[in-house]
Amino acid sequence: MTAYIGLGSNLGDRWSTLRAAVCQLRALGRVTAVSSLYETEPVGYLDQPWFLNAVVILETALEPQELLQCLLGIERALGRRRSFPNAPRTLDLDLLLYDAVVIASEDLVVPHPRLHERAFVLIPLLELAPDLVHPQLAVPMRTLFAALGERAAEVRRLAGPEWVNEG
Ligand code: PH2
Ligand code: MG
Ligand code: MG
Repeated sequence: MTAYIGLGSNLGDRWSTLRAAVCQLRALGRVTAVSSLYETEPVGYLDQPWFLNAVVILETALEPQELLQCLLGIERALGRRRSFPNAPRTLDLDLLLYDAVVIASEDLVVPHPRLHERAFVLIPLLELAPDLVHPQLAVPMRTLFAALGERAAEVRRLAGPEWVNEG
């Protein structure tokens, strides 16, 4: 199965944390692509530091629920403490897409419910898969991104995909 995982960090040594996270993701299957690294304006709760964001493609045999538990385990291992929703975090790993599967359970919603309104997700996603179609909305991701227009929060490309071996 092909999973798209969103990575985010806005506390501590953000670059090192994301590099360590990709390293741990490799234990869950095969990481077949890593996006560029982006520095992004906070969305939602604004009074917090800018994020580093990226997206990776993971080929995995894990079921979505198993994968979610593994992602939460990696977040904890790399120092995530949960205080309030959208609080600054050392590491956030979001299951954005799992093949074209649609899931709406209490603790897991796939595709990620806010994916289509977030430039910090859509830009790295489109970099890896320019022709991807949103499985639930049945609209190309690039159309969703274009629809953000002026509302898109700022996203700056900081480093190419080789960031994962550097920094
Ligand atoms: N994650 C959030 C809320 N806001 N903003 C940016 N720029 N990047 C994020 O990863 C992010 C956010 C909740 O997970
Ligand atoms: Mg998130
Ligand atoms: Mg999350």
